[in-house]
Amino acid sequence: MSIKVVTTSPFSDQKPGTSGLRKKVTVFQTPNYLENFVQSIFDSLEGFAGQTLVVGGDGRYYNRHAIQTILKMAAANGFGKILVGRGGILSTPAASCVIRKYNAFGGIILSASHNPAGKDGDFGIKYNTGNGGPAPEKITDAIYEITKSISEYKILEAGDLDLDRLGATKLGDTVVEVIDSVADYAELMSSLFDFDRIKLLLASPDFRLCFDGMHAVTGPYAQEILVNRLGAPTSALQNCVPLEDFGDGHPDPNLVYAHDLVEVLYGENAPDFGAASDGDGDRNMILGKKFFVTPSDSLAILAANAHHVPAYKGGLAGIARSMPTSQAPDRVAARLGIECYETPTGWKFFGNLLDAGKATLCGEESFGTGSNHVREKDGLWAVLFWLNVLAARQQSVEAIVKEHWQLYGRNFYSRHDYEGVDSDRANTLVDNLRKKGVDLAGQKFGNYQVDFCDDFSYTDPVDGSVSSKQGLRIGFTDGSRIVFRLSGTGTQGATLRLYVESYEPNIAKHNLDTQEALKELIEIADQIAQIKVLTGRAEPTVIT
Ligand code: VG1
Ligand code: CO
Repeated sequence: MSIKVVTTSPFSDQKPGTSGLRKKVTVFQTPNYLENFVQSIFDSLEGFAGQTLVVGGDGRYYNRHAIQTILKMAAANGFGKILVGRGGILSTPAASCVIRKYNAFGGIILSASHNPAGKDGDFGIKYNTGNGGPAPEKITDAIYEITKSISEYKILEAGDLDLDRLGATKLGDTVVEVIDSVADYAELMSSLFDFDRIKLLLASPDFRLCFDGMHAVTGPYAQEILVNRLGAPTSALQNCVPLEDFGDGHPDPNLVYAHDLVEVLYGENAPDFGAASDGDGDRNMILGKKFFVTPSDSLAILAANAHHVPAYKGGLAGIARSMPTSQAPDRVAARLGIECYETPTGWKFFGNLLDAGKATLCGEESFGTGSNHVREKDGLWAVLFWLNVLAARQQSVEAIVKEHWQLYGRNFYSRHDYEGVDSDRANTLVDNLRKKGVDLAGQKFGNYQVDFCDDFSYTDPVDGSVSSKQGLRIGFTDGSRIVFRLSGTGTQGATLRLYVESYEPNIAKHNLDTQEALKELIEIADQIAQIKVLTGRAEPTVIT
């Protein structure tokens, strides 16, 4: 087998976003497009000769093709060993687990997460470092710089490997080992949670669960962990057969896109607990019987109940949440006497805090929760955490959440997404806000007075790196907030995200409808940012 050096020319649009490079499949099919990016990853790294690389993806269309290419390129570039999930499958948290467990140099994860899949859908690729986490900005910036001037890539001239058979083969001088996609991850989960207690809960005639895999990567993980190891009936799983086009769905576990699950949990004879994961298995939505838990509340509640879980019995070092996530976790941290860190959007910002032992639990309002067990958010982990808490407390999801609000007050929270907006219009909106923000402090809008307005900037407490322009925040004197930012994961036009939060200590008002409770703030957001006028949209595309 010989190494071929292929001449290529740069693409101008390979800047990684919030979570890697995401483009239409058809863009990735452009000759050399994938190869350029992969070679740029390798060229940005040093010292990997003879080391191990982990490769896997969420199983969407183009996954198998991309993996064959990456294997041959990794071999040509001098990796000693490559661990690849069977069939090319590794959920994002499982990939993180495998990188850490086998002390790999890093990993390449193929996923566009919750973005729709299929021939006309999206594809994505990202690099994770040896701690198992998404590459920090320093590395993604370096990769981008290289993509702008790349002139050649290396690839081994070899036939395709059989990815469906476990075991090791040789690709040139490199050993490629096809590993079970689920085993290492399942073992890690059983080491964190009280599986015996959860088993008892699932065996009880008074408790039923429904897990929705949204035809994406988590199906086999849920089958192994929830059914084979914890004894849930197979009927507790739905949409758990992974499909290359995710069944034409949009595997984003929220009330809009996870409608199959919502129908079950809000229907007749609803189960006691419902959960769904996204395309690559790192997100989670938690539902009780006719009851929705916001991701921000979920993080706060998991933190407040961590002592019920074997892995976290010894206490939490700290909590970290992304800036737009509600401040509910801050209240728990204050009571526990631990730090709550506020980071920019995207899991890559949690890595340093977790590595330095400053935070144990992390979360984002976008249905992402996780801990120091890996360096990615982790959908099934959150499901197991909830099951462990439910098993320990023997109360319903709704009762646990309401008790939490009684103790801490309720942070009403909602995100409004305006998807596929014209990019120029979206940029104008943000630019206008930046200019306007300067004079906002002190101004009154209805019942609210602006306390501050800024463009969020984060200084990493571990390495001192600064990330600026991470979202416009308008804080009010009563602690309420409005945040605006543009999505960094979309592939078409721009997506404007509006995040709205208000704190309600009065228990009598905790049963208010969220949109009702936030109505005035939502109107103020439109008044200040001229959302309807500038986006040309009367309503958001998705409300979560
Ligand atoms: C979104 C979410 C963010 C999350 C990111 C990746 O980013 O808001 O919280 O970390 O997706 O999640 P953005 O830039 O579109 O707002 V995943 O599950 O798509 O890898
Ligand atoms: Co995801």
